[in-house]
Amino acid sequence: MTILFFQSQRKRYAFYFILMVLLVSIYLIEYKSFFILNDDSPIIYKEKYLTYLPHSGFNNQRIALENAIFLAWYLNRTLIVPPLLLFKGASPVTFKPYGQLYKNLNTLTKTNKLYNKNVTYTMWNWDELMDFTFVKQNINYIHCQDFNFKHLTESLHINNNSEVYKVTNSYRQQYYDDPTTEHDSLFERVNLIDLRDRNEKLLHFGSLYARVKIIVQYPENQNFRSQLRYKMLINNLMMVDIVNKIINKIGGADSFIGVHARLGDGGFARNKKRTVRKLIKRLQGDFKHIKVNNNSSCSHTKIYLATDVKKSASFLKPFFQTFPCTYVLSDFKDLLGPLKSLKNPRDDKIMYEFLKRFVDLLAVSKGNKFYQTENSTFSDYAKVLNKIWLDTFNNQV
Ligand SMILES: Nc1nc2c(ncn2[C@@H]2O[C@H](COP(=O)(O)OP(=O)(O)O)[C@@H](O)[C@H]2O)c(=O)[nH]1
Ligand SMILES: *[C@@H]1O[C@H](CO)[C@@H](O)[C@H](O)[C@H]1NC(C)=O
Ligand SMILES: *[C@@H]1O[C@H](CO)[C@@H](O)[C@H](O)[C@H]1NC(C)=O
Ligand SMILES: *[C@@H]1O[C@H](CO)[C@@H](O)[C@H](O)[C@H]1NC(C)=O
Ligand SMILES: *[C@@H]1O[C@H](CO)[C@@H](O)[C@H](O)[C@H]1NC(C)=O
Ligand SMILES: *[C@@H]1O[C@H](CO)[C@@H](O)[C@H](O)[C@H]1NC(C)=O
Ligand SMILES: *[C@@H]1O[C@H](CO)[C@@H](O)[C@H](O)[C@H]1NC(C)=O
Ligand SMILES: [Mg+2]
Repeated sequence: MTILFFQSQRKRYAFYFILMVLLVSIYLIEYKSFFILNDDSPIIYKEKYLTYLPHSGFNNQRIALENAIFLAWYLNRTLIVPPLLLFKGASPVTFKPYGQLYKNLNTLTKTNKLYNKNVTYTMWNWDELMDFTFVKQNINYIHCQDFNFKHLTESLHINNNSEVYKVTNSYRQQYYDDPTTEHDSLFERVNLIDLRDRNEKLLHFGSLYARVKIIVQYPENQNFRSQLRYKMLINNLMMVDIVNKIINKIGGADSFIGVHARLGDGGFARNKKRTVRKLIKRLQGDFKHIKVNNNSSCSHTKIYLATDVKKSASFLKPFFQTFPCTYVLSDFKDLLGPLKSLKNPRDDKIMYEFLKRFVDLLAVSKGNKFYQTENSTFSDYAKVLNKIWLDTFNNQV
């Protein structure tokens, strides 16, 4: 070999020869390690997954789902979608850290009890309620049917805990697409690019609910999120049909104002009188022409009031006295009939009690204006739906 270096022609051949040997050995090392990777760490998986734990009312669950879909898209992971939990009345599954929340969800779905009390609830797949067309176009997802960690890992063929990254403090975190932005010091900051580097097969969050959970600065990310919000809408045919009938009975979409009064539980119940008083004041201020205690024929502006309390509740009296042309869901009981014959195949439960809130939500959001209750996510969503509705309505005309 040493002789070759003395002659320039041979020197060049030698260079090519060495280069080739080098390339072949790099290839072989890479090739070999590709196979070694499967039984040694760090493990690189082809399909990776992401899931989280739902809790609280419908809108808390919906916001968490939107966040999870965004993360699945951004991180290129298949989303394991938990079922939508629907309760009669307020949700007993509340905001808890990872371990306790997992235990509560698993206990509830295994025994139908929570804290030793029977709980009436049902579980639905999200895509039976909402339009998942956009979601399907942008991420892979599968539904899971319970909250059993063992079932989950078995079905993903995970047999070592090191393949799961548990984000047990997700309820304290905020996620940022731009690592250079300011951050809200109440939360722990996590940069999304760091999550992208996780090699574990499963990324398992706890709660993904917060009114502001993911802070997006980059236009492509903002665009994805706003499209998701505008396209993942309630499109269950039975409900849409009932809502249209209610609106027609009132006199058409342009004939009423939507008002949401959240008064039933917790802080909302403590504030109920103040909330009703404030709504009345705002409506009177904005609509001087609403007939007040004068003529009950309702030839002028009407109101659709969505509320989580009965029409007969004493603290609602001032509202009906001030605005006699107010309709509530129970005025349209005859139209809700189809929901009474809808059974959930999972548990044979009649869906009426669980689904009528969505009819209320959709109906109130179809008014030509919307008035909300402060701090209610149900109200926030009705407001978003009302804006989407008015945008489409105005574009059609
Ligand atoms: N039918 C009906 N139910 C409501 C209304 N407002 C609230 N609820 C019920 O109360 C729950 C509210 O929980 P959530 O959606 O998390 O909103 P939030 O608690 O107001 O932030 C809903 O899931 C409904 O079951 C309403 O106007 N009509
Ligand atoms: C799990 O994986 C880790 C890291 O890859 C390894 O050290 C450990 O031995 C594995 N445990 C089992 C039970 O296979
Ligand atoms: C996304 O993940 C799939 C595997 O599930 C992989 O085949 C694909 O190359 C990934 N795409 C990107 C852009 O990383
Ligand atoms: C709870 O449910 C069980 C089984 O369905 C029933 O036997 C029991 O009486 C219920 N308890 C209460 C307090 O309703
Ligand atoms: C009641 O309405 C009529 C018109 O429908 C109006 O002339 C009258 O002044 C109103 N009365 C009061 C007390 O507002
Ligand atoms: C209420 O208004 C209708 C028409 O808008 C009218 O025919 C009727 O007489 C009015 N009634 C009263 C009590 O003012
Ligand atoms: C809404 O929430 C804020 C912050 O938690 C609180 O200060 C305010 O009193 C609440 N308002 C009502 C009407 O509940
Ligand atoms: Mg809630």
